[in-house]
Amino acid sequence: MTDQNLKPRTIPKIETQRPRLHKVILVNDDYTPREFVVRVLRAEFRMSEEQAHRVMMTAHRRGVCVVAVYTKEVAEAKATNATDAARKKGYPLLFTTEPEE
Ligand code: TYC
Repeated sequence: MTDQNLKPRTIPKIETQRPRLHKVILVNDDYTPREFVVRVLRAEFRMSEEQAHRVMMTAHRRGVCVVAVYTKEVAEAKATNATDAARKKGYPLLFTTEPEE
């Protein structure tokens, strides 16, 4: 028997890092009709009428509302699609994204 130590010196890290999620945020404005905000939320974020109405009213009253969280790419794509749908109708409605803490 030699005194060679066959044990690994470092314990391998077995957890895998989950990708950081990003929030999609709905921003209030004074011009976009409420019904249009609800329609966009339903179409792009697959919300029920009730959910979409609640999210729209939260943004309306508080200025912003977190709509959902996704991976960075999905959050950015959905925010861009939803914002573009509003631009096509001439509304200033805005969806932004930010990383979760
Ligand atoms: N404030 C808008 C209105 O009174 C409705 C609205 C709600 C617009 C939420 C944007 O993110 C928004 N017509």
